[in-house]
Amino acid sequence: IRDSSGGSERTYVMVKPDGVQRGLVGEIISRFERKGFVLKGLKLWQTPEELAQNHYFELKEKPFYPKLVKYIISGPVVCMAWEGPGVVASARKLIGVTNPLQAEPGTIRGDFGIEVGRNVVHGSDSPENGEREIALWFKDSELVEWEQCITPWLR
Ligand code: FUP
Repeated sequence: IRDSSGGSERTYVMVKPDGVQRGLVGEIISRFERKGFVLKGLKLWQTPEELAQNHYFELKEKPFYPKLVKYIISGPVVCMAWEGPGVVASARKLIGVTNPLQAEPGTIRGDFGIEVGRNVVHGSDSPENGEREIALWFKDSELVEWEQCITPWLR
């Protein structure tokens, strides 16, 4: 089931292999939870090469592309779909700019990284890419519709 919340935005966030192996998964999930966004999908797995290539297809001609794909498939990643108003831009703010050395303290990359090629986390750069990437990384059956399963005692 795709988004049924009528207008609310979704983004794809991923803890990259370095973030997983450094034990930063909980810390990163926590930042999005505390901000108030809603988790719609979550899984840990090792990425097939073709999916990593597809995810980064816009960067195919860049000199760092082969290394980037190799890095993404080098170990398990944690895939997340987050939903909420303005979640795409807000997630990018929480994550920080691409180069961790330039990322502000208080952002995930600013707090936890020093290398552009090991920048801990990914976040979609537009609502269109949010939808494209969620469709790429998740099956419909892996995404939760909270409206249909929330229990009365949580309201
Ligand atoms: P971002 O949207 O911040 O993830 O950045 P880009 O889409 O521009 O780049 C995707 C990934 O490519 C980055 F997360 C890290 C990697 N990259 C490099 O390894 N070297 C570069 O010079 C630029 C990006």
